[in-house]
Amino acid sequence: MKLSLKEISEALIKLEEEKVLQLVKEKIDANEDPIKILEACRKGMAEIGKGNDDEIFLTDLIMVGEIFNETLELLMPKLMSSTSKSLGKIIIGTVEGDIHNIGKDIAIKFLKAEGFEVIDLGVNVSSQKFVDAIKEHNPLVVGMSGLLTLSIKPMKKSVEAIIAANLRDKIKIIIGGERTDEEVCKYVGADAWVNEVIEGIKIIKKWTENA
Ligand code: B12
Repeated sequence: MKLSLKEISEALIKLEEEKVLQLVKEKIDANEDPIKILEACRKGMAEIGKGNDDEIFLTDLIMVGEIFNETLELLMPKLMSSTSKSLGKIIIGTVEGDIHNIGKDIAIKFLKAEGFEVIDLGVNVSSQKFVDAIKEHNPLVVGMSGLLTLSIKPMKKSVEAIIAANLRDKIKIIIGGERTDEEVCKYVGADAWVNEVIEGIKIIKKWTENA
């Protein structure tokens, strides 16, 4: 039976976990291009990202993130051997003193779905760890996540450490999380801020297209 990729996006939009995983497995077994399968999943995620109701939007994002993570696990072996080019490297971490990871992990899933190579530094990431990771991976973009008011200072400290290590000119910095806004962005010394992942993806894509 020939199944269309559209069915995967539609099942993802409806958050039908079992169906999505079953369809992805069938497509992999049928030797469908893994990039096309990923694109079908990404389309489903983007649809959910357009939601307006705050309550449903958050729950759906978390749920779709989990389903997407499972599809990524299935697709990763195929994607690794595919010849497609990565859009670039991005380092992401939740800043020192903060252990909230749900938003960061959703951002990572969306970035991977777009074709970025993401290096996840985890949570409670020190400024030195950001600096070391930039030296090691040479990314285009560094993303810092933080949900606490107390996370603003560590964000600033991390940017200052990046400046002190003479790495600031090589990268763009985006901060994310509910506590971020224009004022925080200026105080921290970042290039952009978001408290919604789809907007973040747009900004990062613009940066990397011009890199
Ligand atoms: C779940 C939760 C927890 C969980 C975290 C579980 C986990 N594994 O992450 C637990 C229970 C552990 C927790 C602990 C604490 N929490 Co808490 N927590 C929350 C809660 C309810 C939801 C956060 C969340 O996951 N939101 C959903 C995600 C999807 O949203 P998001 O993170 O904003 O991410 C989106 C965007 O911002 C963006 N994004 C995020 N990061 C990035 C990064 C990049 C690069 C990009 C592009 C985009 C991006 O993409 C996401 C999708 O759109 C919030 C309430 C709230 N209103 O935020 C409180 C909240 C953040 N917590 C709060 C507090 C106080 C705490 C504690 C200090 C409580 C305590 N006394 O122990 C501890 C802190 C521990 C620590 N050191 O970090 C406060 C913070 C208040 C403040 N102004 O500082 C809040 C606001 C609750 C409140 N109203 O009091 N918490």
